[in-house]
Amino acid sequence: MITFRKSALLKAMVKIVGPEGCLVEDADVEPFVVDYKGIYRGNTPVVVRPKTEDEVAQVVQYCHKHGVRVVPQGGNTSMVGGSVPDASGNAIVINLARMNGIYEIDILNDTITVQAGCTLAQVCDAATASGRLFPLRIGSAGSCQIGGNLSTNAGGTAVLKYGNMRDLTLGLEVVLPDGRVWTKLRGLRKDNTGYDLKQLFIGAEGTLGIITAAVLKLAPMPTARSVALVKVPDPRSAIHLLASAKEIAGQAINAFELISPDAMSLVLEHLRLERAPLEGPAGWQILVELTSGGGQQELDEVLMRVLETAQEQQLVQDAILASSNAQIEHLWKIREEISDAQTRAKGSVRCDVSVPISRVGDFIEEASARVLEIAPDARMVIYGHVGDGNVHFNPLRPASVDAKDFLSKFGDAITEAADGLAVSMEGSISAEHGVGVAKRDELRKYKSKVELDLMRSVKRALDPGDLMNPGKMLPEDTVPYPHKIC
Ligand code: FAD
Ligand code: S2G
Ligand code: ZN
Repeated sequence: MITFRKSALLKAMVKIVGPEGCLVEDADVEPFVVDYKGIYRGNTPVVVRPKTEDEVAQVVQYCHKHGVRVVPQGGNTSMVGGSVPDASGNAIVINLARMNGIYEIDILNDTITVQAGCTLAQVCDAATASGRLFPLRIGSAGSCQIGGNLSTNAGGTAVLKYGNMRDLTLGLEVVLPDGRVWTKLRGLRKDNTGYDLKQLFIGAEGTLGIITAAVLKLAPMPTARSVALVKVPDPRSAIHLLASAKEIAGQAINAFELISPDAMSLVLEHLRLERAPLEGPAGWQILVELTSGGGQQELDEVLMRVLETAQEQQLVQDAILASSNAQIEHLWKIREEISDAQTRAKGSVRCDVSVPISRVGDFIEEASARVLEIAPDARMVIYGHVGDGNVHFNPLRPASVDAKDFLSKFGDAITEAADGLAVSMEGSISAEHGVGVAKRDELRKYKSKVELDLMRSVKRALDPGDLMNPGKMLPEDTVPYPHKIC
């Protein structure tokens, strides 16, 4: 970026958000230009941290007028490099963290209206304090923001019962790429007056505008919660267990999470836990959670019936039913730490795929066979939300192999094997994490020309100057994305 432009830009930003709203020093900027997994490193002249939607609008108006590109950023927990600028230094980062107000909780309408910079944990706590549940549950809740959750259409472990972010959103406020503000912060379940415009911005990964506030649905707070960790012979049995559980427990199933033997041993090592929750040889395990508005004892009995029926059908080899909240939290910590265990281990090839639930067993069996042909000693870290067909199929380097060597030698071949198989099974190459940069070029392979043309038409209609989150999601951007550092 030419220096004089840079100083004019900085002056303008300081005028809008104040000096406290602008970060320029390398050390201050660093956390905002490297992604969560430390794979993508970018550059920016300034990180702008507005306090109000009006400040966001003024910043974007300036950028629109002067052709300055913008990367909207929330908690920077993106798994696909979607939230950091590229190395060109010609984009500013707008981080919404300072916009973390809760506008309103309407108990009778079962809605909460929040600014986009609220963390997910903050919104969940505010809902709980009002006796309600905001039912989005993902391991990054302490850092990720509502704006990012909306922009990635986040999923997580409670999708089975409550849906993903798209299903939980009633209204939005968005600063458009030309700086105009579209406000529709209404909590209506029904409004059939033309295109449902909010759906354009949910899952758009910051490429169509900056979400500044949202109206989200609340759910009744469950009064009973039963959790079991179950050992099953294989993933196919897990899916039959799910079908059987649905017949007995119906809507009470809140989560159904698969954990492979290698995923379990990795996370136990990461957490320095000597004992696995289930003794004996590690096997395929399912963390199943029921919740209801009824009594605890009757829910425990339902879960027992699920397990007993499954045992009669040889679908279950062993199980523990959590007998306290502490035990429930312990089991969930094991499940939710798998992600960080991989990030810490380095050298994991993350394939966040989805297939029809009935194909999960076929996918895992076939994909594992293909990967072990490519990288015979890879650790098969396979886990996640199989209750909605989403498998985190994340082969990991053998402990004895250097991460960079493993990824450079096998990364692309493993990704191609897993993603290609998912698509051949009518599945998706990105179930919940989005496209960002990591999956951008694969879209060329897996999206039809009509689909890509439609997405480009929407992008050009809303952001003709291609200012919003350049180089993300849509494959036609030729902006080079160098500096993938490992
Ligand atoms: P960021 O990473 O900051 O940004 C993500 C994308 O949204 C980027 O494209 C960015 O440009 C855009 N964006 C951010 N804020 C705005 C805004 N206000 N307006 C417009 N665009 C914006 N994801 C799941 O779906 N399910 C999981 O189970 C899950 N588990 C995770 C566990 C861990 C430990 C970690 C680290 C991540 C996990 N994630 C999961 C991924 C990630 O947390 C989610 O994608 C989350 O929604 C990102 O939110 P964020 O605020 O960090 O967004
Ligand atoms: C999860 C986290 C991201 C990953 O734990 O459900 O979405 O693949 C994942 O590590
Ligand atoms: Zn997930």
